[in-house]
Amino acid sequence: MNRDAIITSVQEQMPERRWIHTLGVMKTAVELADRFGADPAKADLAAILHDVAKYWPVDRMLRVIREEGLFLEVLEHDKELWHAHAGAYAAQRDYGVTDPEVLDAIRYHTSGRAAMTLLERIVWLADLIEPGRDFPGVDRIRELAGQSLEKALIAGFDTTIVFLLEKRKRIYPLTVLARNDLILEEA
Ligand code: DGI
Ligand code: FE
Ligand code: FE
Ligand code: FE
Repeated sequence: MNRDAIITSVQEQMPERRWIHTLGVMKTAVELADRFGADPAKADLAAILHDVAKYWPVDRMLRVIREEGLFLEVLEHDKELWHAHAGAYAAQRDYGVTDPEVLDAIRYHTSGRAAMTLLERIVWLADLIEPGRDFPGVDRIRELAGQSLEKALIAGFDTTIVFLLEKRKRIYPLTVLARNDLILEEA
């Protein structure tokens, strides 16, 4: 499927505000890709599709994650994490995306994981700091992203983990692994 057709289909599957968020992630991901030497076309494609499954009914997400069969453990964790895995599946099956880097950037855009690829880092961060995001501390993370991708990611994971702690939510293990790995890399 070509880019315009993908965009039309993705846009149809989400409310207006989520599409505006997606446009923000596209813009930020391409900027970050240019800044840090990733492929902007891959960043753009991953950004377009990253939240494609966000509004799927839970049973549809459940079905495709089971069909994908790769990350069944995610089903034992909060449903907020599921749309990333369902989205990677949809990107491949419904939109003909074959590039494993793009598929992984979609798959790990919510949790991250240890040893994230450059593209995964860019999409994860773009999702957090796109222009529509407005949470305490977002401007500092945007500033850090002007200098260091890794410093911005660590600040981003710290903020996400603190948010989860304050909400008394369970923390998905890959989120912790992502953060630990970045700290290790920086040392
Ligand atoms: O889909 P978006 O809203 O654009 O952003 P996202 O894909 O990063 O999803 C954010 C949601 O996922 C938010 O409600 C927090 C939740 N989340 C992120 N990491 C974890 C998590 N939830 C749990 N329980 N554990 C995590 O590690
Ligand atoms: Fe998401
Ligand atoms: Fe995120
Ligand atoms: Fe998003």
